[in-house]
Order: sequence, then structure tokens, then C-alpha cells
Amino acid sequence: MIHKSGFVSIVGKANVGKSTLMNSILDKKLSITTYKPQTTRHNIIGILNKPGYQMIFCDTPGFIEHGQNILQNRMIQYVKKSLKDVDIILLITEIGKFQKKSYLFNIIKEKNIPIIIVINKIDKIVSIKEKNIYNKTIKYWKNILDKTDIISISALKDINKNILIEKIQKLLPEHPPFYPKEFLTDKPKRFFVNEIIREKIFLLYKKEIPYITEVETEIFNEKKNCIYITSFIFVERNSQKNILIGKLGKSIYRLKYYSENSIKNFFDKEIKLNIYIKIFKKWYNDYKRLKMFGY
Ligand SMILES: Nc1nc2c(ncn2[C@@H]2O[C@H](COP(=O)(O)OP(=O)(O)OP(=O)(O)O)[C@@H](O)[C@H]2O)c(=O)[nH]1
Ligand SMILES: [Mg+2]
Repeated sequence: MIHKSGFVSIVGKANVGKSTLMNSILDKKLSITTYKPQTTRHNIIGILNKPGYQMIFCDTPGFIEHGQNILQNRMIQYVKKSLKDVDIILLITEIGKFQKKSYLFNIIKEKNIPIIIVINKIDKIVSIKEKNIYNKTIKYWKNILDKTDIISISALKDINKNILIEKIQKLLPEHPPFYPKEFLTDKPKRFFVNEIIREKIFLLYKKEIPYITEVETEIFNEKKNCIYITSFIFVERNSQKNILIGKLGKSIYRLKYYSENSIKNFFDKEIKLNIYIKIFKKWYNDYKRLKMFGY
């Protein structure tokens, strides 16, 4: 029996649903997702293993044209890196979003590999007005990329997911598996702890807080019935530390509660989580410090 395997990069602007799509394909919430842009900061590999094929997806940070700090520039580099030696590109977009002149689009076009344009969030089409915008979006992509597959999906509502997987399967090269067939990702367990806490920060705190925080897990001690975890949240200033803690520690308690629950679901095990806050000035503008956080 032939076996197919290859690398599939998921790219596109921030907030279009790249991470939601990867999670839906894998049936596992591997990548964090929020309603705020620039949630994903790393490339995250997610592997779909089936008899006869292995698809290695790479979820990427939302592409921005120009970074405003070193962290954002690292995120741009991650997207570019994900496009090297890749077999198939999924360019994710939304109804009414056009990106012909974008830098990302130009890089992709130059590559001589299959691109699938994925128009996400079609569950949002409820009126004739939206239907018209949708038709215009399809026409737009057909005009600029004539030999490309266009597929409309809803990553959130699982619409057309299997059609997309079948398309990818057809385009996948013949190759033995690149990873052992039981692998789901290449990232260590504590990476997902950091990400889950970061997701809760995105969801529970306002304004700049999600963007000026980073999470690092120092202790990940897995016992038979429970995982003991100690994580640090890094912020820039004392005032931000106070916001994170909240009145009488209410906010940090909430963060710990929601994080612990999600980590428990992720690993399917009891979790004892300790969270500490540390001040770390301009970590996102310093290469050495970024490295410490795994960038
Ligand atoms: N209605 C609807 N919402 C969706 C769909 N897919 C994703 N979303 C929502 O869009 C928001 C962004 O989703 P993400 O998956 O985090 O988007 P992303 O492209 O990974 O964003 P970045 O990591 O910031 O680049 C979330 O609130 C999702 O729930 C969809 O098919 N339909
Ligand atoms: Mg994302």
C-alpha cells in the first residue's frame, strides 16, 4: 500500500481562524484561540495520522506586514520559516478580506507548490448582503489565482472540513511518515501549559496586558495521578503585576482556576498549578530574553 506524507502550512492574517482550523482537523485543541488578533506567537506543529497518510500541519502567527518590536519580527520570521520546504499551503482568509498586494501573498505566489485558498467563517453568511460579499470574494480569488483550489469552510462549525482534508490528501506526496505515527506534535508538554495560561490571559485581561505578558513553566512534575506545575508570568512593570493580581488577588485566582481546568482537560489528569508573577523589562525587545521564552 502506498503511503503519503507531507508538510502543510496554515498561513494568513491575524484572527481569520488558522488555529481553530488546525484544532478542528486534529480533533484536539492543540493551538490556543481567542477573539483577539495575534494570539498565536509560535509555529505549532499538529500531526494528523491516518492509515495510508500523515499530514503535518504547521499553524503560524497571523501575518503582519511590519513588526513593531522584536517579538513581532520573530513572528513574521516564523511564518516565512513555515513556508520553507513545505508541500502544500493553506492560505486562510475570510469573507470580504482581500490581500492581493500583501507581502505574504507575494511570497506564496512565487513558490511553485499547491496553494489552497480557504475561505473561513461561512457560517456567518446569513443575509443576502453577506452572500453577495461572499460571491465577490470567490470571484476575486478565482481571478488572481486561476489554477488554485478555493474551498469555503467553517472551522468553528466543522463545515466542509472533510472535503478540505480529502483535497489535501490528493495533493500530498508519496512518502513514508516523517514522524512516528502516534505523534501529535513536536512541542514538549510544558509548552502547552504556557500556551493555555497565555490563552486565559488573553480572555480575562484587557488592553495591553495580553500583549506584554509571556509565560514560562519551570516545574512540570508528572506523577501517576496528578501533574504538579509551577509557571511564571512575566510582565514589564509593577502596575501590570497589580492588574494581573487584581483586588485581593481575585483576578489571579480566576486565572489560576480557568488555567487549571483547561490544563486538566488537555492532559486528562489532575493538575496542581502554582502561578507566580515576575517583572522582566522589555522582554519582547531583547533577543536574549526572547530566547529564554523559546522564540
Ligand atoms: N463564526 C466563526 N468564527 C470563527 C471561525 N473560525 C474561527 N472563528 C473565530 O475567530 C476568532 C479567531 O480565531 P483563531 O483561530 O484564534 O484565529 P487565528 O487566525 O489563529 O488568529 P491569530 O493566531 O491571532 O493569527 C476566534 O474567536 C474564533 O472562535 C468560523 O468558522 N466561524
Ligand atoms: Mg492562531
